[in-house]
Amino acid sequence: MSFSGEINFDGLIGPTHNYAGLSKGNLASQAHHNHTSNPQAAALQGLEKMRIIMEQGIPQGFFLPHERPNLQTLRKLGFSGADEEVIYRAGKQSPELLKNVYSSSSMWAANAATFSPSIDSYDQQIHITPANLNSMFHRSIEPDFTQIQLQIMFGSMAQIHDPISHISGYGDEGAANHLRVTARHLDPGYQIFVYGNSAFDKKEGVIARQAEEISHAVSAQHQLDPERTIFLRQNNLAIESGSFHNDIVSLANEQVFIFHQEAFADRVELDRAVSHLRENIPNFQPFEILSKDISLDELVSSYLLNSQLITVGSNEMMMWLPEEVQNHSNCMHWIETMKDSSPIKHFKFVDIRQSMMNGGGPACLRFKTVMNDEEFSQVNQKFLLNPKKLIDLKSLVSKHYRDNLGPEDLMDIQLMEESHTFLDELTQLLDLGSIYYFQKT
Ligand code: SUG
Repeated sequence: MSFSGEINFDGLIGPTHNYAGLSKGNLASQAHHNHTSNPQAAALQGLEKMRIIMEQGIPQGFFLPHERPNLQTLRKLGFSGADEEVIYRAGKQSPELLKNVYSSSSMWAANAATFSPSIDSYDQQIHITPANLNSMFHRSIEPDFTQIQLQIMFGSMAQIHDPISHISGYGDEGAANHLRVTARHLDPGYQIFVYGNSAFDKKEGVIARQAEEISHAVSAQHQLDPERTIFLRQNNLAIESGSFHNDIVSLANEQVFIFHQEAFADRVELDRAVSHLRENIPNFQPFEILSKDISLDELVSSYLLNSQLITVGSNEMMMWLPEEVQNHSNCMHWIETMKDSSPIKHFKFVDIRQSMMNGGGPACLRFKTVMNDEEFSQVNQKFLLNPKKLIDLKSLVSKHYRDNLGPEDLMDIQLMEESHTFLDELTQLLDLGSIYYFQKT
């Protein structure tokens, strides 16, 4: 397949991947709290998913894992001394804090940033805003290093903005709450920003991570045409049912837009948006999943729509779903009906169980970008995968990663050392120099 404009950057899963139960409202994270993880299997599963997409002819890139434990955060919180002492003291005083700074949550690259292609912006430049991820502490420590990586990846060919500062605690969750619909990737598109609530209207018990005001700020910063920008509110019921990000209940690729009947709060707004898209996008194809066919609860527990939908040929699409979907007969029935009624002709399953157990499906693991040939030629090749690099990354993971990690292991100083050794060898492999804090001190 010739280059269609789509490139995905997946988060390389880090050596400290664990189940710390950190995300309230994320049912899988809560259900697997304190389970033993397998970081090695997790990273290999993630790399395998990257291979699968690459083999479809779509260029595949990656983000490096963030430095964990995040000692800088602990030092800012007053823990001092040698690295070992900092870990020991933090773990003694607050095991919960230690879990937060050990999380490998940067693997879910859909939350890294919001991306707008140059074709959609007034200044004809690519715009990227790293997400502030302010709703959850373990994620709020990601934006700094994400921004650094984006700068090394894209250099001056893209406008890399600062994260939008949070308003009364509310955050920005990046591409997980953002959709783009267009006839073809490189045609002008319509961008849909999906928010949980106004930052000034907190609802007791509802963890609406994305603030309306922040979605508006990102769209303005990206110089988008208001005529081609749509804002939709998530249904509180969907959030309460475990759709903490909108990408669990809706999905878009080129002219296809799939959503659950109960995904959005306001039916009138949704209908207006759909007819606007129908009038303006050639061959626009919306698909609504009705609650009577697949309930919100089943959609969330299957992760059917947290799949990676890619274009593989002229007007043909392929959907990569988490293999857990196969346990849900209603979802399997929906797949059969889609084969007849939509451009999605191929449905494939991928094993990313380690990520799924923390609430991250195929769509969460990737940051989708769209760029033209000239822009693509300027992407830093060091962040792009090829068959040789894939083998090297797999063997580095197999060499350094543990195959089991329980909650008590976070106090093991050896884990920090292993993590540093891996990250150091990774930067050598990719010829990136010293980019981590521990390499500079
Ligand atoms: O932010 N899980 C992530 C999952 C992110 C999924 N991303 C998208 N839907 N795009 C989150 O809730 C769990 C970490 C833990 O509990 O150890 C976690 O952070």
